[in-house]
Amino acid sequence: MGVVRAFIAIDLPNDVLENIEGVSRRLKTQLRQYPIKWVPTENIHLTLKFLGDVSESNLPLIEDMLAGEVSDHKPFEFGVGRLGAFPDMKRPRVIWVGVEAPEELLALQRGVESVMQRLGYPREQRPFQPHLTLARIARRATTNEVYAIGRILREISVSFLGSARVTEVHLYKSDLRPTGAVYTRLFTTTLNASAPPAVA
Ligand code: 2AM
Repeated sequence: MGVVRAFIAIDLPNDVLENIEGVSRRLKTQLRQYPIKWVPTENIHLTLKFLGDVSESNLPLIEDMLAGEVSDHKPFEFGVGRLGAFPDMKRPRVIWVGVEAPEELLALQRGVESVMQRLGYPREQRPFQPHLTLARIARRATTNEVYAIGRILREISVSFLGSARVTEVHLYKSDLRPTGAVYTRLFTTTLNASAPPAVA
């Protein structure tokens, strides 16, 4: 059996995606002279855990463990808004819109991280910073270009873009093609209305 590049993510409702699309369009116009790769709106999601290369023979176990963990969590909502960048707005390499991080989201992410670690997928070393990636600055961008992009971004204000109710978590496979990444859902599992509330 082969290997797939996989990650675990939450999808966004259409109204939020439409608002994100509006922000992307605005940014694309303002930043059109810079080498930036824009994420197609249909590829935008909230990643909980990037697994990387996964042997296909491990998928059933990953799905089982994911379903078990997710069923310990109650459905919840989070808000989307605010523009940000990694590593920061001064020298942006990744442009994103922010996600409010209610305790339920943090608890779900911690739970998913722990079960995947138990399966041998290394724990993410960086703190969880929930975000929705809109674009990545191309490697060929010069330092001056990166600073110029930062100056433009700092002048743009993005308001509240809506809220998302989380009832499902998906396991995705990512195929990196020359035309861009293609994401395919491999498995979906649902949160559980009868689960006990998340504790901080
Ligand atoms: P990003 O939005 O911050 O780029 C598929 O690549 C998804 O997994 C993306 O949402 C991406 O997050 C996330 N991801 C997290 N760590 C990654 C890594 N080391 N390489 C590629 N994607 C990663």
